Amino acid sequence: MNLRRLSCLLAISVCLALPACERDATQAPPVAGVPEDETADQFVARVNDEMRAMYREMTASQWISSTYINQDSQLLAAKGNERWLTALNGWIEQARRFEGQEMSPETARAIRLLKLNTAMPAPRDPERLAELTTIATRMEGMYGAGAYCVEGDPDNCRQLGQLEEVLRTSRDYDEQLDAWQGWHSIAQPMRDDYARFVELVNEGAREMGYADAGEMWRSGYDMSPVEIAAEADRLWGQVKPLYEQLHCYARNRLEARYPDQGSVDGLLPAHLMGNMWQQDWSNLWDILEPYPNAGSLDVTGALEAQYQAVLDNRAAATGTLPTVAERVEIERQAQHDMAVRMTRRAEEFYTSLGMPELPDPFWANSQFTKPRDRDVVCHASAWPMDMDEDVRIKMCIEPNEENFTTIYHELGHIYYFLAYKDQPPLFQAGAHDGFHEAIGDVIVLSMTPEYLASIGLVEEQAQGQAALINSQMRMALSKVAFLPFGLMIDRWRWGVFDGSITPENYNQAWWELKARYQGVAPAEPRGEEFFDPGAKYHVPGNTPYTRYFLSHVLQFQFYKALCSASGYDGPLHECNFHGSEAAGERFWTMLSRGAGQTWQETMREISGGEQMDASAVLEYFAPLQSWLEAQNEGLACGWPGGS
Ligand code: X8Z
Ligand code: ZN
Repeated sequence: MNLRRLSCLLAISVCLALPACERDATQAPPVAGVPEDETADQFVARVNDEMRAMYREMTASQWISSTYINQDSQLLAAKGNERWLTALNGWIEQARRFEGQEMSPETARAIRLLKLNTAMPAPRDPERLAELTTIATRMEGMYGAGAYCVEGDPDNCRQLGQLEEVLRTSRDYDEQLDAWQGWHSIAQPMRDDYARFVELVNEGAREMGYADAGEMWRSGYDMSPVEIAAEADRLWGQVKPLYEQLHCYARNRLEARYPDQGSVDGLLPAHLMGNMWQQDWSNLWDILEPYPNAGSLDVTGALEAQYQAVLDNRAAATGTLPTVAERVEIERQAQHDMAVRMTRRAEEFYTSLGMPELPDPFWANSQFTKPRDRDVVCHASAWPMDMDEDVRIKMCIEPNEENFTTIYHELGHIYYFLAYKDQPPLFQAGAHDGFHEAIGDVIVLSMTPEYLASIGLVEEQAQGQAALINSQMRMALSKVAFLPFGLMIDRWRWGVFDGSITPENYNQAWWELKARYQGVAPAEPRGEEFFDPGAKYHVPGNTPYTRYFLSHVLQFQFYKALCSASGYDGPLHECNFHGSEAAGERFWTMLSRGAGQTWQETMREISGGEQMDASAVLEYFAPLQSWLEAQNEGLACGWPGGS
């Protein structure tokens, strides 16, 4: 079972290619406390048992430290992680005895997966291992508790959620700049920790036989590390022309909205994209909506109205005029009710496909809203706590569209956990990590205007070209805008791990990659006194990111396959397979395989092919792409430094 980062999800990467580290089996010494005549099959069975036995203690300490950030919970989380990584290093060491021996393919696969079980390879040296888990816990805590305070006024602070709200709703240039810069200031103190963290995980990775931690991350894809990097480039090449058109359109509109300030030398200003990391541009709908009179897609407005009704009902039920304290409590309960209602709605999509209802522990143990009395890591995540039915999400749900679709995303992880829970622990993971990220998003693609109307979140939609382009744009602002971001984060980390990016140029390299892939730039220079990568959760949280890029390609492939399974054969972008048990069965079969076979085999079962391929993305967005090309005609698209 992979405990690499419970805080995003639990997933093992898969590697079938022999890693560069294979050692001569005859060199492996006998290991103390391990039966010398143990066969490889017996070894794998024992590791699975021992993992299962240790697992619950580990997840408990991680859950507490993410939902109750303080020194004590961090100490326990660091210790829990230390125990786990020590055990993992022990199992990996013991596995060396079997290198070069005959064994069943299944056993060989389990042993390969063991080495890839964590994204945080730890040094064997106990002191340095403990140092690593302490730093990792501290960085995640700093992110979760991060707050931007008015200078000289420590009681006047805003956390990520409030700063994101500014980017989402304000169109004031300076207000947005302040919120963006404010959030990025929380990462400055992480810089030294991060540099040390890199040294330590590299040491761990080298001891396992990898060149560095980045090579280890790239070894989890049933192909060589070199091949998966080339695959990602190939997929990016397929979708890049579409992104360039969207970029061109957005820049043109921004330049009109903010005269003289809407671009920075042809690049998009980082603080004006409606999102802290420019990974999703949906919040710029007011600026980018193609046809304002072609029917409303204001899901956030509908959710806010529903919340208001829940709140009014709760307030009315008290009968008397509430005190201030009672009012705060009523609001808290209404937020919780609304969050549960949104989650029930997402669950309904999955059950309509024939999947089971979410188990009771999910409802009892999940964190749906931000607690008032303590710091938590609000970044959404899904947790398999006990390899059984104690599955949870951890979110700080607000009634808006972004959170609504994130719930569908998280439930994708949850249903994956439930579907593969009867696999041995070493196979309890996605076919590869991009598969895990894609599941819920396949459902999100099915959230067509027709579906949204059926659940009362938008009005019955007008038909026709304008409505089609609006609905395509809505999806593109989240799915297409994301693609280069999905790629650049690990381009930066791979460079950091392999030493081509050093602490002296962390920030410079970050902004070079942002410019090259996303065509985004900061409005004002960001020197090395900043550590802007640390302002994105997955960097201090050490969650690999290529998975999301791959997911944004895979989800269109899976969507297409499930649409076919449901019997649909119209234009891809109109397909909504809600209610199709045939699609559900195909989906569930894929999920239940876990990591027990190569992802190529699983891909063949669901789609008939064995390759990742972005042609379904292009098919889906074909109407929008033509429309964008027409809109952008005569404009000089592209940006300096783009490649
Ligand atoms: O981190 C997530 C999920 C949890 S696995 C909320 N996502 C990435 C992000 O927020 O940066 C989903 C899309 C990309
Ligand atoms: Zn996810």
